[in-house]
Amino acid sequence: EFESFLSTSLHSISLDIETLQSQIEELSTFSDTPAPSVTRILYSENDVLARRYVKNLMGLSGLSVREDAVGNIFGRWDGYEPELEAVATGSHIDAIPYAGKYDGVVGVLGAIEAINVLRRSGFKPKRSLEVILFTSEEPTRFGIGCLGSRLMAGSEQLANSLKETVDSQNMSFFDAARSAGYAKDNEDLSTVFLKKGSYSAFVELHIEQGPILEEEGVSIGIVTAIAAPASMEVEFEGNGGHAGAVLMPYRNDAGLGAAELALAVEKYVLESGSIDTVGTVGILELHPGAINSIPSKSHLKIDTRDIDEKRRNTVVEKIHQSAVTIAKNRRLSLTEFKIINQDPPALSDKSIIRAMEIATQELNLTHKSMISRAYHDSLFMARISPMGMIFIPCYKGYSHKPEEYASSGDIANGVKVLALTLAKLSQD
Ligand code: HGY
Ligand code: MN
Ligand code: MN
Ligand code: MN
Repeated sequence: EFESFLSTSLHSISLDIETLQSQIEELSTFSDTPAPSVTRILYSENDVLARRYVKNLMGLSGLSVREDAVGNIFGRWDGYEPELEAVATGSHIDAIPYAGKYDGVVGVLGAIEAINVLRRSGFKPKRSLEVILFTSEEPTRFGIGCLGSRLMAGSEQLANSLKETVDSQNMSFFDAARSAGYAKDNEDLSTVFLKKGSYSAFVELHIEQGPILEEEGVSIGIVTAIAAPASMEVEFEGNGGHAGAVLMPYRNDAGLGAAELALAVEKYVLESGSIDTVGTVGILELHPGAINSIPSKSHLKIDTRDIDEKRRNTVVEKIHQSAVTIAKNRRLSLTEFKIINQDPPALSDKSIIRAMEIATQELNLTHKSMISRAYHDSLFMARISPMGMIFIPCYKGYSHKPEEYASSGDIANGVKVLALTLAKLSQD
């Protein structure tokens, strides 16, 4: 079935890249910030409009659509052995402030077009194929990344903590979810949990968000592992006071405590012994935030990652110790040191890697194995299903900024590899 499909389809893979491009453009208009940036925050009006747009495309592709309690959306094409575990693919459409239009979107709209390609070629899947739009891969609104896929992977800890979680406007997670039409009945999110083995395979198509494929002129990245992300939230408090009247020896400046900790993060990742260790302080808020008032409070969010979990955990430990030492030395109180997430890396499944390699060879595309330094919903799907990721090049590796760009040729290559990989996996 698959070989015959391969031989026939290779000449006639009818991929409608123009329509896919126009869908990417259309989806990018559902944004809180002006083009070319895209800002699309979980459960916001634009997020709801974007979800409706994607559900409509799923329907037009003949997929039967269902949504779970937090808004993970599933579009299913029943195979001729529907009792077998399905093969799933998908990604996210939420976007951090002032992001680009391809991160996540290529793996959702591209997956729907991969289904269209298979349908047009007359392919009949044995295992059902399912396209998943994951709720909130970005940590923007409620501070935790991969909220939807973490719950699908069965995180009791997250299901419980969401009962007390509020956003920066003090709106609770459940009120926000209900405003978007989700979490209607009760606050029991265990209905989102999926059993291990629910899918026979999960594959995500995504832009590389790094410069390697473009620099080396390689068409397809086959991801072998996803780096281990961790994030922390820290708060210092001091007495504040008048910027003119309080002499230096009498100050305990919470802003300087935060600054010193940010430099400590940089120091620890640089001295980790590997270029693969990274650390970022992307959020640093000072209170009251007036030029002539000594910061009495500072609030930082720290993101650190590594492909080696032990090395990453050593950095987390050193950051914690530094926060305690800085507070002591500067007579500040460390009012909060919270580890938001400290996730292990994930390895891709060998048979899925094999299927991707066959697909790229059949399509005469160059490919290379690589790790993903960004995290993805695949990191959590790997906990309940064999996982694989397909990368396509993006302009100068730019991502999480409006200059993010992937060419229609590269997107088309990614969708074709995804279509052939899904076809192969659905026959297993
Ligand atoms: O931050 C990440 O790695 C992902 O792009 N949200
Ligand atoms: Mn992202
Ligand atoms: Mn992404
Ligand atoms: Mn805080």
